[in-house]
Amino acid sequence: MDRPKVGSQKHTAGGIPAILSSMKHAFGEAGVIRGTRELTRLNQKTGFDCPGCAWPDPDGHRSFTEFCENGAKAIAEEGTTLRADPDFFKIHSVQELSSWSDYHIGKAGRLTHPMVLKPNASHYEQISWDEAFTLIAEELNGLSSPDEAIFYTSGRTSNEAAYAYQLFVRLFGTNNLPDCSNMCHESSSVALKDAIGIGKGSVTLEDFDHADTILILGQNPGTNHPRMLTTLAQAAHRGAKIISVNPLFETGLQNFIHPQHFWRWLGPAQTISTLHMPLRIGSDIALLKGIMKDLFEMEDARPGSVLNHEFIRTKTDGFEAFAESVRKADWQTILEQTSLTRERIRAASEIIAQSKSMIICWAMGITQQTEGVATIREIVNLLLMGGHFGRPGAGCCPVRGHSNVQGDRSVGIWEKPPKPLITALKERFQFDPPTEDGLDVVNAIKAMHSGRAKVFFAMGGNFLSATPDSEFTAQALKNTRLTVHCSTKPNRAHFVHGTKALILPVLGRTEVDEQKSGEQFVTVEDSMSVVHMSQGTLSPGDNQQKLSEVAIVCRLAQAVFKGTEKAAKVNWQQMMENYDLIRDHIDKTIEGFLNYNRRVREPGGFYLPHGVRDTTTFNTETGFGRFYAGDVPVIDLQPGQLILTTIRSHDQFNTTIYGLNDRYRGISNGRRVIFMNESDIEQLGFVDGQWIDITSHFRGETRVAPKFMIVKYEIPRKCVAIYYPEGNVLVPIDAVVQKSNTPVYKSLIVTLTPASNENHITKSMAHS
Ligand SMILES: Nc1nc2c(c(=O)[nH]1)N[C@H]1C(S)=C(S)[C@@H](COP(=O)(O)OP(=O)(O)OC[C@H]3O[C@@H](n4cnc5c(=O)[nH]c(N)nc54)[C@H](O)[C@@H]3O)O[C@H]1N2
Ligand SMILES: Nc1nc2c(c(=O)[nH]1)N[C@H]1C(S)=C(S)[C@@H](COP(=O)(O)OP(=O)(O)OC[C@H]3O[C@@H](n4cnc5c(=O)[nH]c(N)nc54)[C@H](O)[C@@H]3O)O[C@H]1N2
Ligand SMILES: [Mo]
Repeated sequence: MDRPKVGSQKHTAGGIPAILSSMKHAFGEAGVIRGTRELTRLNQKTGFDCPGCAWPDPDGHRSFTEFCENGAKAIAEEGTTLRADPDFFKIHSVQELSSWSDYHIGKAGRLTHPMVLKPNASHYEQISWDEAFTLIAEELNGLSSPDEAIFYTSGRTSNEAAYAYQLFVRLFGTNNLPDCSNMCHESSSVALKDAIGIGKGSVTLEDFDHADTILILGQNPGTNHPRMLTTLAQAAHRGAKIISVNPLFETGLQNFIHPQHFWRWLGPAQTISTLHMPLRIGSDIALLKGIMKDLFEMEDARPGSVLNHEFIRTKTDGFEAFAESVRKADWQTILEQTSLTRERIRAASEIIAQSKSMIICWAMGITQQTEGVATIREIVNLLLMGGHFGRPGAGCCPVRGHSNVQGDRSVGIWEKPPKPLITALKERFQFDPPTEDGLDVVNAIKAMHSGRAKVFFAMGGNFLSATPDSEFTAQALKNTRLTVHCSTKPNRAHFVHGTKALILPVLGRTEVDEQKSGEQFVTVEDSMSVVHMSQGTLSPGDNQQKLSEVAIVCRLAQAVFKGTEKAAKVNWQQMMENYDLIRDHIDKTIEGFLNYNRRVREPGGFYLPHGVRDTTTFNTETGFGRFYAGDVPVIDLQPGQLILTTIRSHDQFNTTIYGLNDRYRGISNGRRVIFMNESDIEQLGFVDGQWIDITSHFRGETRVAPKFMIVKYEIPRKCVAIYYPEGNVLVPIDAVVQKSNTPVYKSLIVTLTPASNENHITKSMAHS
């Protein structure tokens, strides 16, 4: 393995390096002409929605090219001229491919033809679409119960494909619809539904123009939502106070130069964070409690100056119990757990106490912690105290990941079927949809592992590398009779398979989708509940057999229901020929989509309704915004133990590894690094640059990830960080966030030992 190179962390995001990097990716992979043309069509009011992230586009004016460096990489990855065609699979056996790194696999290019792996075969071979659908139909119809099948969705799937897919799955007879949300913002959905009555953020992009204070917890926007930096820089420029809460002081949270404002390239960078809170991993509740203790103290000193009494009295409940829980939290625990100084916490409290309109943003650093759901309840507590809901410039902002993960949920991809959806489907399509909850990601893995589930079907994603406990999940997939992946590119999940396996090549969002009634567009929903059009412009290329996701679902449904009374329930053929018909069904069965076909054709699309944002209405169990009374969790480390979090590098999209560099953090040429505090390195008897093995500890079980190079880094004591998905092998299948069942990817107890040479990297985890 090559030795990763270590430079220094950058302090400014964007600027000329970001431009150069976008150009390199766009021109290198996609070819010069395709590259420039696609970049200029990104996130415009016509053209396609960037598959990079779910940050919204400005409602009004858009700059000529509303793209960012990592959006450019996502386009280049999909627009690549390289091909993983039938010849590629003839040359490389499944065994060989499973030993390639994720980076290497991704560089194979776009899938072009449906491929099958027959029982005991060594290579995937070409199969016709008809034969592929027949094969899946036979396996599905041969199950003793529809609940023996699992239908996964990743978050790039359009509303149209997602709606057709959930309709097919429910008509087939199961709610086994796990999705990437289960691993992502499920904690936000659960906590917000309980607290404010809707599992979505309550702000619009415009609110950022009015906020005087913005808190950003557990998010690295410079890398994962680069267009958010423009919004933050504008807010900071106008004088808004920005507080970053993160064990790492990520580059994008420090300073920013807009890569598209040519006149600013050489000028000074905009400072983003007013205050940085480098707390220990998993201690966000302790910090929030500390801030709220301060606020109560300030309120006592100057009554009426901090709390919004009118709001608390008329709009909320549970205040007394909550206030008691804050009083109960003691400073010693708070300071020990966070490792922050009392002065630093007070500095944050003072900013927040003066705020008249505050937005709190968060992402995976919160949702994937052991206490993720409880942490989000504390975030809402802080907002409720000051009445930061239902007024301009204030509210909660869970920043979503995949570009349509929120939309997929809105149109029915959910293992817990909402009652109104079930009733509406029943009425419109005249069948009895299943009402029992289905399996989420973690439970689906367990069901396959134990043999209870026998067929696995994935609409996108990389179920092997994204999920926890890589070895356990690999075994789960191997125990099935059939694995099917609808994918744009090969990934590791294709090579750890059931008795039989299929790979079905799909059109990407950048590509023209031509059906019988003409070129189709699809629709997506961003992080702020704006639903809008997306239409591919690139030619899918010659001599290829890719199908749209909608076409795959419709043809599969036809094959599965053929000759049964279910065949007549839905007109799959017409839906496939004209996506307007799918949108008509959505219009009639999903709340908020009235006149969908008309409204979504308006420039910029439309906002879905949101009780809290629109009318300060809390549709909770009690009809009020709900305060929550919880304790400060204590993470008790034994000598030698550390707490580990997994993070994304600047050169990846989830399990797709664009390159081996993490420019902002100063790492190049490798990913098997562990970021560590200098004093811990010394105290544990290691040296900077040494190779170590990592062991995770959970309820007496251990798991090992071998060979990581120590990198001395600015990170709080007792905290370490490694990259996702290299770290997934360490995440126990039973380590889940309470209530959301999200795998705990962000707070694992680990110990380190010098790397032993016997350790080898097994196939299901050979990432870099
Ligand atoms: N280029 C690019 N864009 C992406 C993605 C990508 O992989 N690449 N992925 C997309 C997806 S699906 C998602 S969900 C989002 C993810 O976006 P992020 O949530 O920004 O992604 P992570 O790298 O997981 O970053 C989590 C942040 O949380 C911090 N953190 C870790 N532990 C803790 C903790 O205990 N407390 C606090 N306060 N902070 C902590 C880490 O230091 C890191 O800065 O991005 C989306 N956009
Ligand atoms: N340790 C650790 N694990 C994590 C996380 C973490 O922070 N730490 N984050 C979690 C999070 S937030 C998420 S969202 C999940 C992500 O989990 P997934 O969504 O399952 O994973 P991705 O890597 O985004 O999926 C990439 C694959 O999707 C396919 N693909 C790309 N575009 C399309 C398309 O348009 N259509 C179709 N059909 N296929 C397409 C390609 O074949 C590609 O290989 O991972 C989770 N896992
Ligand atoms: Mo995500």
